Amino acid sequence: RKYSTTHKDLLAALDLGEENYGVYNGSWGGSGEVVESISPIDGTVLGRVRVGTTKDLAETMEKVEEAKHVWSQLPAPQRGEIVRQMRDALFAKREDLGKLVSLEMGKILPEGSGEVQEYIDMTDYAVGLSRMFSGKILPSERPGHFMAEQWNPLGIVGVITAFNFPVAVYGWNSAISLVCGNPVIWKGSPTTNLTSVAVTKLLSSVLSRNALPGSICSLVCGGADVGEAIAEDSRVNLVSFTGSTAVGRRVGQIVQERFGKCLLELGGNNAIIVMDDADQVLALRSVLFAAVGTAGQRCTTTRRLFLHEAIYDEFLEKLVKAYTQVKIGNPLEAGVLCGPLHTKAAVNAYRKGIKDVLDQNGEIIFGGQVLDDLKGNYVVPTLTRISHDAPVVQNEIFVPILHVFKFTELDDAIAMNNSVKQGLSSSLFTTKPENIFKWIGPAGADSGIVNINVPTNGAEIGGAFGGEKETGGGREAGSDSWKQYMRRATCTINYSGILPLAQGIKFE
Ligand code: UN1
Repeated sequence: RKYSTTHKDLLAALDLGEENYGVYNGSWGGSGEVVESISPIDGTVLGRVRVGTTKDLAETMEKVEEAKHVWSQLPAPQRGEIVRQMRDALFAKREDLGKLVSLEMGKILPEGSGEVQEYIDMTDYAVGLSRMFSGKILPSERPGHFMAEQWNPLGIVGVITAFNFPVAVYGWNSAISLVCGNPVIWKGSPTTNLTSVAVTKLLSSVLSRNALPGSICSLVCGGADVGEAIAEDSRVNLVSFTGSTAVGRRVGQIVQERFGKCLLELGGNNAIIVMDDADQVLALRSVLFAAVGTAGQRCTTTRRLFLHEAIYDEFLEKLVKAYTQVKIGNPLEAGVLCGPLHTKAAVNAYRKGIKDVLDQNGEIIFGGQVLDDLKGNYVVPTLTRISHDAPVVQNEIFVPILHVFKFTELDDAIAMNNSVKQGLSSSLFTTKPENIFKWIGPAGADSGIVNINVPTNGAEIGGAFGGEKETGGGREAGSDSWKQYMRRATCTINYSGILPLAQGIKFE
């Protein structure tokens, strides 16, 4: 297939060519197949990447093992200084990188740039954190004893990311992991290889400028075989995996088998509940962003909408109108809100989703069409009416299909919100304190992210990000998520010269 020469300059600005290597461990290489990066916008080939094999991974692992000692022994604030330089490198290329994300992943430009910004924000956070890994000092029950916690680097962190956030999710994991003292080995999505290579080039330039081993930020582009080998490798102390529940379950089992640590960010099936007392304008804009944004391809996308019966008709009417006005098309064009789906497989998943809705006694309120006349993977964001316990509602279809339901009592809406197997993000729109506090408390939403008057998506990096149940239980980004990337040493220091035993035990 022919290359698109239109984006040659963009690729050059990011130190990419038409042909690229997809393995980095201090030097670039790769002995796997050549994978084309196909833009979901129009099907053109953006460039090619020769990806890695499990043999490339094995070689890379050895280099990461060597780098581990250098990196972990650098004082944390000095590691922070390196991450600060990485921030500068990302910032300098933020527009080019954001555009590459749009071209290769298909999300609209503000969202492409937005996720580069999310990585930059994360580096800021990580730099601050590098001076704040504080352990507790705890009272010892024994005289002349001192008890404290020391946080040490965990070792090596493997990061496996998905196509939908080809920059930010790696950014959360790597920035935190690096300041925590762990080199990172990254496998991005096989359909966003150019972005993985571009990001790694920026980071490697910083490492080499500081005479540090490049393998501290290793990359092995590749398929499921490489991902599985990362999960199996007992030298990888933490495997952070973002992707489907089906694959995440397998990763979790493999890593548990060898007692490694796992951080799983799997599927969501997020809901928004709109009460009769809610600010309707706010709720409407939120639903639109959460359900249509990123063409429904965020794990935090709203897939279910519960409307109070008193506002159901009016709200739905306004929502349909808003859906009618959504501009679908080239994500690089200003004003477009809905770009293409990432792959043809996603278009098929959309088709199947629509069919399942109809087969399961549902109806299409709006949308349901694939826009075949456009060259890319374009579909119309869709609204359906269906029973909340229909099988199609239980699974995450990673496309812009929103199921709309009616409810009378908040408790019933909460029960329906919680009835699915996934537990990532849930939002309630209300102005009443009694609803707010119920929602965030034990009788409220059972997800990891519990919002009031904000959409299910668009979480800030300062909070811990992740979900319960089949979403996997991991927490990334802010708050105390860094603890997962470190090893807690509980240290007891006896300076008494005698040996009093805990629990008053006499052993003489
Ligand atoms: C994802 O969809 O994989 O909350 C991550 C959000 C973003 C991250 C989403 N900050 O939508």
